[in-house]
Amino acid sequence: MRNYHIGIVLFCTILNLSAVAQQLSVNGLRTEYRSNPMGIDAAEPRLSWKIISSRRNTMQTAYQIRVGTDSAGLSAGKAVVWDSGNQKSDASVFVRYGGALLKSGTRYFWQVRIKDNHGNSAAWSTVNSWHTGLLRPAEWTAQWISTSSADTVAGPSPIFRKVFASEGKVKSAVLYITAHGLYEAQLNGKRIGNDHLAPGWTSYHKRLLYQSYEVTSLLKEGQNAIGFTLGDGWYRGYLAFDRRRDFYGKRLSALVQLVIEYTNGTKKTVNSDGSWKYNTGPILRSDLYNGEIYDARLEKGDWATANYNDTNWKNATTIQADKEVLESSISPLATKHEQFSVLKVITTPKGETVLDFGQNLVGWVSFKLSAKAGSYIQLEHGEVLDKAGNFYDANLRHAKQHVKYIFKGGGLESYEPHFTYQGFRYVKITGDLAKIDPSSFKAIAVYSNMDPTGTFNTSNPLLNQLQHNIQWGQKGNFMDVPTDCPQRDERLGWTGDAQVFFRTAAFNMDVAGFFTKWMKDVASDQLSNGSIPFVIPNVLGSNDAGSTGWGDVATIIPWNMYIAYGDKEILATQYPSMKGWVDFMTSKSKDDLWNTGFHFGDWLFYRPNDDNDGRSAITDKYLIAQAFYAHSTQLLVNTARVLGKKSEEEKYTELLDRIKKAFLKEYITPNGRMVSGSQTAYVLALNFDMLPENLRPQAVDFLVRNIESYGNHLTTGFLGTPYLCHVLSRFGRTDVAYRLLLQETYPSWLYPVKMGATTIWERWDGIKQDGSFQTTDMNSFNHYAYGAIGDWMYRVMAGLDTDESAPGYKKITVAPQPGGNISHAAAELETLYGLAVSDWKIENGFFKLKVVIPANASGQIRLPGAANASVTEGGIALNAIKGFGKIVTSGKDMEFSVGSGTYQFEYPIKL
Ligand code: RAM
Repeated sequence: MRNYHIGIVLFCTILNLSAVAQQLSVNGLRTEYRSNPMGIDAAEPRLSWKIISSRRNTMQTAYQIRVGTDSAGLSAGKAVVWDSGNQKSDASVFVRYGGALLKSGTRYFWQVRIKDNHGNSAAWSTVNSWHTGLLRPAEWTAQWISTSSADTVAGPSPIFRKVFASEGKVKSAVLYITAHGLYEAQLNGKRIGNDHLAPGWTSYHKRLLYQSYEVTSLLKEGQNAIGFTLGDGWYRGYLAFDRRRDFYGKRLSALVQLVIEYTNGTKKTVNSDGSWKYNTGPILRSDLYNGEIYDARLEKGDWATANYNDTNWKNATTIQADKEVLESSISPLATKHEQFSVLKVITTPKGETVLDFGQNLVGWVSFKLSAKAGSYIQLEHGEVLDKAGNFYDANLRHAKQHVKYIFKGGGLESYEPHFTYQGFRYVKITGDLAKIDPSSFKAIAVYSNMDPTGTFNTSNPLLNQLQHNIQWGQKGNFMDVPTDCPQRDERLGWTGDAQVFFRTAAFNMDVAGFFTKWMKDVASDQLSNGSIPFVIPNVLGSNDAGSTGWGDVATIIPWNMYIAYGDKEILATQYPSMKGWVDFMTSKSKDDLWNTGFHFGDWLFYRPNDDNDGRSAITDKYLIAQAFYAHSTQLLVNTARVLGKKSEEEKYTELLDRIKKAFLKEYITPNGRMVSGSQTAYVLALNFDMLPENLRPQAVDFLVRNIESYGNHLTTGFLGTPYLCHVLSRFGRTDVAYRLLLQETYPSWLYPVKMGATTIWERWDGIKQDGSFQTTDMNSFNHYAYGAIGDWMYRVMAGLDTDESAPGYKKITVAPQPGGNISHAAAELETLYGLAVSDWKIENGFFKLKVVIPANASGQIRLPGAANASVTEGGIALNAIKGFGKIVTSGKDMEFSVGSGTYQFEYPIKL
């Protein structure tokens, strides 16, 4: 009885405590966007946290951060290297570390506590950490090692090993590693980390990233062995479309430094040097485009363990290579994600055996099979079947995407490729296997390890499939750099594609680190005259640069990073690059008109045979150039304002004014018609505010008439498409935007969906209505550019957005625009402040909207068609609830501000 009583008391106490704890707490700690990052090189890392509160209208009023080098000590308030003290501030993202200079190779622990506007104090958060990399090139004591000079041509992947002793109790062991080529490392036979295609892709001679891995748990007392395998990768494998290889060099090499710290304060460093041994192993060939040949008979057993006998191995050669270009990795590398089983095994009309995984994905196939020694299986990867149902890979151009495995025999063999990846849904099997058991194969999706942040959902299954396709286009093409396509002999960081898709990408996943890294690459490959190469890293050449809509990546992505994450630092970092691009356009202009140079124009726009009736979809390339020239200048002006660069803000504002005047003079008649009557021409002019106010309504009419003249079809290409629906909504024609979105016939977003697409296609008609294909020269079935409509679906249809004056969702706008007979749309986004939701449905004549605003953020709500409606929240009349801002009507809608919390609005709908 007594025990029972104590139990109840305890239970109640715990309940009570957790009730208090729930009232206000802090979680989701991040350093430079990441949780517990290893090897960062920021001098003053920026710290962010999320606030959890059970009360509405919660704002942080003060914070205190403490940082120490000992986790346990820190929680006890000891070993503190920096204490921010109590700071009266609502800043909960990007708060800079303000302590003493950080040391290299050191783990810093931190925690935060806060106070809120309701008088609550949160307890200290759990401890998070960051670890600093090798901050100075001189700290790299390791030497670059390679095979002997005779082995510099494409051939078997070399493997390297080194045995070393570790004695004493290890406090921490960190491996710093990078390569010319790709590497996979092991310690005592165990793979280090989950990353693939490391060290990623940068312009290697300018910036080479190294990774830092915590390997303490893999070390053991006594003898240890470390080893790694090298592959050609981007460094010296095939790259781009001219069957070129060895782009960055001919010789594979690696730089490895293992630093072990013992609890007694001593340190031991194991460096790559001439004492390492090397050999070749089972990987006979491995190439990003062409696949892999693996002969299991050549496996070297436990080659990365201490007891392995390496007497026949050769000594590594040390080589001279630059260490000044080393920088710490700041973006997530590629890792394995979803797995797919075989949906069905197809015998095609030609008699081929083909596995269908049901999803066009990027990664590779793993299998577990047995066969006799020397027999083989070959996997050929393709995205689609042809009209007759046969395996099709002609659109891969020269990229083979073949994986060949030669069995060693004697039991079940497990395999997956190493330094290659494939874009595929279908896999044709050839070789010696008599029978195929589908359960032996799995397709594994591989992409940059970005956290999913957004979901979008509607009552319309076709739109849900479109969203699915957009997400898979993103997954497949975010492979360390944003690639245009993941399958043919291209897979390049096309700048135009990346800029059109950025906002959509930032809804679907946390792309902050990914783009911070890639924008540095943009700046480092920018030409000295300010021009931006078509692809980054630039593997095409310095003449392949300067196209409008592509070069504007330099301004568009940094600005939109600022909008999506509230990150001012990216603006400061990229500012010289942004300015360089605008100045380049100015240098190529005459009388403020930029009408020179090569441009891709409105790439892959709809090309109907309609020149004879004068409403062609072609848009003058220089008109486009002038519009983007203005847009980039506008973004530069905005950036100068945010960064407090007054005189530059003024200078570029004046330039912008002149650019717009030149545009009007050259491309618009006094009555407001444009020299190109295409949708893209009107869309760009309206979106970038190129027209004076009085000419805008008429331009919108021209645009709508054009759309209607094509039977409610879009005709836009890469540059017009992202803004098309936004322009229509901005000027009150969301109804037309819905007609376009829901259009199921070609050209439209849903046409590929109706044709069974599971990703976004490069062209509106990659597969034509009669089932035949577009040209083999350029027909990717996994290309994210047209997926840029996702941004409109999140921001307008579901209505979830950030207020640009308080970017990064500090102030959230919720302004859904229902239409198109859709009865439900919902967007959820994990912002830096926490989860934000806009979820509406129309049910029994009522409009029901669920809104979630995270703590320390606020919201501005616009209820569509609610101007004169009696609105309730949680069943209570709106005006009886405290905490909302002034309720105003705006046209047919009702608007007011809210604080953080979860809300359920409801009112009879009259749309
Ligand atoms: C092709 C691709 C790519 C595009 C360039 C201009 O390589 O379609 O996406 O950006 O052309």
